[in-house]
Amino acid sequence: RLSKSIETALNTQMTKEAHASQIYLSYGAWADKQGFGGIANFLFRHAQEERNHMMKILEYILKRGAEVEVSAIPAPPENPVSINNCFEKVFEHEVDNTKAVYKLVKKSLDEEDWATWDFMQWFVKEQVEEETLAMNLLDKMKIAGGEKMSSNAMYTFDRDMENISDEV
Ligand code: OFO
Repeated sequence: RLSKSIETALNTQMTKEAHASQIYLSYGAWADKQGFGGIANFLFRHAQEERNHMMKILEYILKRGAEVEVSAIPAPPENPVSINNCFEKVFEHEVDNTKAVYKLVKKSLDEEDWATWDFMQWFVKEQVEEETLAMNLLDKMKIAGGEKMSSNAMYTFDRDMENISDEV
C-alpha cells in the first residue's frame, strides 16, 4: 500500500512528466515555425514519449490502489532563441527532471517502500538515456559550429533529426 506522502510525490512527478511533454510540444511548434521540420518532428515525438512517462506513473498509482490527482500543468518556459539554445534548454530540463526522479527514489528508500523504489529504477535509467541524447545532440551542434552554425550545417542537422533514433 502506498503511503500518503509517496502518493503525493508520485502525483507530483506525474504532473512533471506532463509538463515535460508540454515543453517539448511548445519547442516543437517553435522549431516548425522557424522552418526546422526535422527538429520539430523529433521534439513532437519526444512530447509523446513524455506523455507515456506520465501514463506509466498514473497506471502505477492506480495499480497500487491509490488516488490519481490530475492537476493543472504549469506553462512551458519561453521559446528558445536559437536551435542551439533549444537543445541547451532541453538538456537543462532533463537534468532538472533527473533531480526530481532522484528525490522520489530517496523518498521511497527512506520509507522502505521497495515496490516504488523498484518502479522508479526505470525512470533512473530513462533519465540517463535522455541526458545522454541531449548531450550528444549538443556535441553534434558544437562540431557543426554551435551558435555560428552555417545554414548548410543547419540544413543537414535538421534533415538528420527527422529520422534520428530516440534511443541512445
Ligand atoms: Fe520523462 O523523461 Fe524527459 O523529462
